[in-house]
Amino acid sequence: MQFARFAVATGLLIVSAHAFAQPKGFNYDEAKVPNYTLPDPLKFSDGTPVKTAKDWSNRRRAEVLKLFQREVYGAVPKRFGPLRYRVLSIDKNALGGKATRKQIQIQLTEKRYGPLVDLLIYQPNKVKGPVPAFVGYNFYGNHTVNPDPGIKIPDSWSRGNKSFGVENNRATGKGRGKTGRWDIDQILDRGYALATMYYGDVEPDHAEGWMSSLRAYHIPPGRTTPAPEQWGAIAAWSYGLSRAMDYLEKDRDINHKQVAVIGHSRLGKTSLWAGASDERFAIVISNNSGCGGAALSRRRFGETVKRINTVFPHWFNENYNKYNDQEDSCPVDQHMLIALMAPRPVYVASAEKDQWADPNGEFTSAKLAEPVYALFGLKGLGVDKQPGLDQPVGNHIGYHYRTGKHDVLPYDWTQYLNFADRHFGRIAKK
Ligand code: GTR
Repeated sequence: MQFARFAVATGLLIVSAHAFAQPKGFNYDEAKVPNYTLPDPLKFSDGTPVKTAKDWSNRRRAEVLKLFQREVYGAVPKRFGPLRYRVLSIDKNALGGKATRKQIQIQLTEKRYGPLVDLLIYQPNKVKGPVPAFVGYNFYGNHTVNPDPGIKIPDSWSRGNKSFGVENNRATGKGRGKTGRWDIDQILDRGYALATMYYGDVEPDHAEGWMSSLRAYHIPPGRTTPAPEQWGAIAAWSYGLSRAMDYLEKDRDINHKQVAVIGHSRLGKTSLWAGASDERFAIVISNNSGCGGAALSRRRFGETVKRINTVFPHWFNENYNKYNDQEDSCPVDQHMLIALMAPRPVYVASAEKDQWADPNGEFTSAKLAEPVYALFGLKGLGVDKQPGLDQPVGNHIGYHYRTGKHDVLPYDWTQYLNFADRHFGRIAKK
């Protein structure tokens, strides 16, 4: 598929240099996006066409998934041993009686003492379950998502944030409720549960983090580091989301057929890879995921493959380094990742002041996943051009381009809830 840089025009990428702070020395100019040719999701590896939904589901999907496993993220393994978890606490009168708060400790391997991840769940009291749910990681610890004093403070590695009272690499009570990214009131009012975990419980987010994560248990004989095609941190975090899903399947208050996986930024890359790897997630949501997430790498707009592999060498597998400055030789691009969600609904969101994540590249990826949805008779975005600011679009593929910065705002949650309502049959579909 030949794709000229002007093929999907935005009409909106008039970006003033002072509107946002972005790393220097990278391209933020649409006119400098090179021409590129994308791999075609609708061609088998032998070059023959993928013609039907069956062709996709029975053969092509597996080919594409394997390519992403081998060349980009590493495979998310099937679970190690049976699910083991411990109920740490249940409070039926949380958030002033509005919610039931559960805290569940999930064992990630067969080993009892770690690694462990704490899943925090709020479910609405005003509706009878089982309720639909959102599941996703937070960046700074479960206790940062709400001032609720009952939330356990993580004792794992902390990524540190002075204003959150993080000292000596340990989270403290000062971080309670400090992140506004989780619009828990709105989620509960709309009849959904929220299940969230701290990603640092699963793997510390730095180059040596794998040594204290479950990745350390899977080093092949004769090696001291993960093998080139083996999982990076994003795949390890994705594994954690699948274990949360294992638990949600057992929780009678949750409708496990209606669980949307959501993530922001690096954790949006993670929600995408979790959604691609585990088809139990009924909706997949990427908030400002950018490079290595929803954005097309070949556009080289904002963050590049080389930059991400250099600054975050642990996120992807070792093989992905082959594509530093060599995006065109990668057998996949990120539109094929979006396509891996089909026929499940997927939502991609961008923000105006987040040009680093290449909003137009995120939109274009979503757009180019449409032919796969069409095989299933499903409508994708329903528009050809990137919509203007704050104009959500889409059917089975949702998209919006929000005013403001790289973040998750109540506006984003409203769109995700509307999208979930439509696809979970809670209101008439568009
Ligand atoms: C940036 C990185 C992005 C994005 C972001 C985040 O530094 O370049 O890819 O993931 O971090 O996760 O906040």
